[in-house]
Amino acid sequence: MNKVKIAVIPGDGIGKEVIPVGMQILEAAGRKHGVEFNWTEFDWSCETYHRTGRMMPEDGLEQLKGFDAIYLGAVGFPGVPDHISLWGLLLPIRRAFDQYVNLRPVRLFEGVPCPLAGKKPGDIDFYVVRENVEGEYSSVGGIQYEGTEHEVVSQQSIFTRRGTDRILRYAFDLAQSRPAKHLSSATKSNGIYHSMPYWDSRVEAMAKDYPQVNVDQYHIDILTANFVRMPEHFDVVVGSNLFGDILSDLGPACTGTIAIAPSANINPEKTFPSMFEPVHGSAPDIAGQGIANPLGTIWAGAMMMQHLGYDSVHDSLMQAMASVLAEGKALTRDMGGNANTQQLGDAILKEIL
Ligand code: GGG
Repeated sequence: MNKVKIAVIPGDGIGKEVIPVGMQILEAAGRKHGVEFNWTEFDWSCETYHRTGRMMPEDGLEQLKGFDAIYLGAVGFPGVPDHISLWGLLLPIRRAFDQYVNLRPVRLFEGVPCPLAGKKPGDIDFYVVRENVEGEYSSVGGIQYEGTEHEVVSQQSIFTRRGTDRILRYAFDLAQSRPAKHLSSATKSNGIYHSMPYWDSRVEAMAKDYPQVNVDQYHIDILTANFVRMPEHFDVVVGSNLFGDILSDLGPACTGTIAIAPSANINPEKTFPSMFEPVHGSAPDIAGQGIANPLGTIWAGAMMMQHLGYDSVHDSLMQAMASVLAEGKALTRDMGGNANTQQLGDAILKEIL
């Protein structure tokens, strides 16, 4: 039996409802394919913040260091400002463990009602590659003359050569490995004077190393329109931290529900643990009702297993997910059904066993 040591942070809201289902399903698939899970759960969340004044303990990052991977639910809840909860937990983990790739697949599954007319499974199947540790997500800046009519707020975006090149390299490699060999890059270089033309110039320089990859460069505004108009055009889409975040909500929304979408925060060098989470947040509007869609968390678990080298576990989870969706009997409300979180989880479990 192979053993994996996973740190689990259910976090807030529906994170606490979808993570146990994800763990149950991972254990079942693991048992079938010779992988045993050693879980350690951390109750770090907005509740912890209310109790202790911190989202995680001072040595939280140190505590996570020895794990093979981190499995995260959702972060943020009303009562704690979102920038406090995010900068107290999710963002420090991404940065401390140099998880500079945020890989977010977008796929239309058979059985999930698609809001875009005439699209079939196979038409929408692409990856958003998001730069995950710099760019617009920066704490550089400040406020002056606070509380007066002369208040001035500034916020710096940071794009380093190393940070830009390594995310582009990852995206080019991914595009090169796929049959379509097509990379789309998102910027706003007509409006943002320094950083975005810089990103464009690095794309153009790197494209010379990948003559087989067909590259197109879009302004983010028309790119979002094209996600809706012609999602079949896209194969690998690379963007900065902010643009990648927006595109990876819009993409899954075009496939019927963002709740299905996973997010892999990857340290490709494997020097540190990578972290796997659903794209969705804590959804306070439905938290506590047991009706959240667990598929984003299950798919994130599948990506975690692939990252750790257990392709058979990944494949069995993806097959189970695809066949339950195609059957259409245990869909949660966001996909047009009336199943609850556990019922959808049970249907997947049945498929795996
Ligand atoms: N599933 C993780 C989560 O809670 N995401 C909410 C969120 O706002 N994430 C911000 C980000 O991915 O940068």
